[in-house]
Amino acid sequence: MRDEERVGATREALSELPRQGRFITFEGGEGAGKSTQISRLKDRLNAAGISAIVTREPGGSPTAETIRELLLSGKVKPLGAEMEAVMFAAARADHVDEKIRPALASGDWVLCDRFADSTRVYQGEAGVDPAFLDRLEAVAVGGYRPDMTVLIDVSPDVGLSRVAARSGASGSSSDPDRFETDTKEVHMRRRQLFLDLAASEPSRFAVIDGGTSADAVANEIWQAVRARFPVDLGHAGPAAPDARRDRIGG
Ligand code: T5A
Repeated sequence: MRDEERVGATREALSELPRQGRFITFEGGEGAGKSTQISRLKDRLNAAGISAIVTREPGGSPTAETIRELLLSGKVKPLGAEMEAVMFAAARADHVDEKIRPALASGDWVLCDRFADSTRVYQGEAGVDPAFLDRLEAVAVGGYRPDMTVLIDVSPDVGLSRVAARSGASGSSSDPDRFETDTKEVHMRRRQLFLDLAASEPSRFAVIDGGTSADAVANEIWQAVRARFPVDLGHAGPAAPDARRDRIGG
């Protein structure tokens, strides 16, 4: 057995450990509203009596946050997309080991801003061989898959204008990160790749139109989560909007 297969096998075994909580990832292009919606979902879960943690990729653990700085600064861009994929995978492996798996084992739900689908889309779009990405994923996280993935779909025009408005409003002079500066065509291809992934795994993905108001998007996501986890959330299916609002306070 090769080293990578041995490590992958170990991680595969770890992925069989019991999960008490649910693992929900959020995906989408820049400025889709993932952070905004993760925060809202956490509030709704807490109101329903469920403990949830929020985390993100790249990052989420001290070592992975260090790798994040390198990746988003563009300092490692000269290494090429394949080696960037390796670094995203290394950060993910640490993040799963140090934060995600322990949280799920203790019963917390984990709401994660981006996960392995982002590598498939961003590094895949940049030309990295899908078979190589499969092997990397096996080494990094074994069979560790989200229970549900919320894809917030917005046009690149909308997403990037939100990111620009946010920078302007905060008065920050922060430059766009390494991936925000790509051309509109690249952003459009990523959007299509996310939609293709969702179509290939409809039981895991919920595709949500992110072009409406933050309140409307939050309601759509809550309905999708309730439909996906009816037992955890104590009902047999999605409730009518008015009844839902009464029970969960908005
Ligand atoms: N990456 C990541 C890879 O290439 N490979 C990988 O494997 C991984 C994991 C991460 C970058 O790394 C790449 C992808 C990324 O380019 P990041 O800084 O974490 O970088 O970037 P994003 O995940 O894209 O985060 P953003 O903050 O840019 O986008 P969000 O979280 O989707 O958007 P959010 O919620 O911060 O909202 C943006 C703005 O829009 C407003 C918000 O108030 C905010 O100002 N907004 C809305 N406005 C109107 N209507 C709505 N419905 C709104 N929702 C939010």
